[in-house]
Amino acid sequence: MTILFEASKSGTKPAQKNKPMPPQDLHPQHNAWSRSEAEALFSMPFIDLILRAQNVHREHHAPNRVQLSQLISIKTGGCAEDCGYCNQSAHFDTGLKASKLMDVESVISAAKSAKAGGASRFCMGAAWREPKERDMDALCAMVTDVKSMGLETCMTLGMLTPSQAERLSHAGLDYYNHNIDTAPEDYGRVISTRTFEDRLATLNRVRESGMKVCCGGIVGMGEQAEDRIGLLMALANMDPAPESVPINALVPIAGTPLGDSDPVHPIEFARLIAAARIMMPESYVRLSAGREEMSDEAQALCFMAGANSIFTGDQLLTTDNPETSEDAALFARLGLQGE
Ligand code: SAM
Ligand code: DTB
Ligand code: SF4
Repeated sequence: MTILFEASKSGTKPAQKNKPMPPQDLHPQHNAWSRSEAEALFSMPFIDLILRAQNVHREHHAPNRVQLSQLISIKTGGCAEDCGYCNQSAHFDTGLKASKLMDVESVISAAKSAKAGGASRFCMGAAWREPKERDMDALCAMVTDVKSMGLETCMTLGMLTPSQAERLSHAGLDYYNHNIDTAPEDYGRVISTRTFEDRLATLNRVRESGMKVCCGGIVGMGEQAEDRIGLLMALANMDPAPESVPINALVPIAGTPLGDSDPVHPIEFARLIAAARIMMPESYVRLSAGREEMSDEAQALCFMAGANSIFTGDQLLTTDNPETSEDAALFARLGLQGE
């Protein structure tokens, strides 16, 4: 902070003051990012990249507003998949206690608290490879009841059949979250019990059912720089791009294969958010898991880079999130309005 300050004081006169903004010369058609275009974006000087992301952000979104979403784990642990980052997989011993699907009333009561705490969006997550038919009635009832409270609804339940997607859509589900997590080329390193194509098949079913797509990824899993570019290309080149793009920083969990991964540098994390904003101008870019370990300054950079949603409440699904009072203080300091 001090260094930045001194540099600007001792800097040369503002020769570029009246110079027009840098041309938006790396702005291909939506959904058509080539690798060289995406690489060029990622290698821009950081300040130029953030400026460009902020310009794109302001063209498409209210600059100081951030959507508040709250998560609930409606079914925890014991999952048949082997996602290398996840403490809910039955393949790893992480000490997490598994539980059965919550009843509808308990979910509604949690949604009421979320709404009272300021959330406008409620995301229900289940540790499943896919939902069972016998659970569909309860899941649909949760959606309909939460939606009737005026909350935007999102669920993440694993793979869906076409008829399950249809049912959830008819029940009033606004978004379905189904992350691709990493670049297609990196997928097999992280998960072996399903393929990238399985993921795309469910995403297509979600689209066809009329729901909006929430699809993003995780960084900090030991991926290469090219994988972060590949992740964003795979997302941005979906046609249409997902309306909602959660960007998670890995919450490392002891006992999982990726539990020892090195964290991503906050500047690199903000770079990814900025690139996501530029490559998917209309989407919500959600600053998702990992905020508990992020400084206020790192989060502020992410908002400058175009993040316009966070998860609120002191729990994500099974791991900690910043206290509501800490977020309120950060928003007040930054003049951000949560909505
Ligand atoms: N079982 C469903 C599925 O995987 O699609 C839904 C629940 S799953 C927990 C939802 C998403 O949370 C994952 O796709 C992953 O991106 C994210 N996630 C899980 N564990 C995480 C961790 N330790 N750190 C960061 N993100 C994580
Ligand atoms: C997403 O991309 N991030 C959220 C939401 N979608 C479901 C989940 C983050 C989970 C972090 C680990 C946990 O709390 O269990
Ligand atoms: Fe299961 Fe989802 Fe965790 Fe993978 S991320 S192990 S599918 S709960």
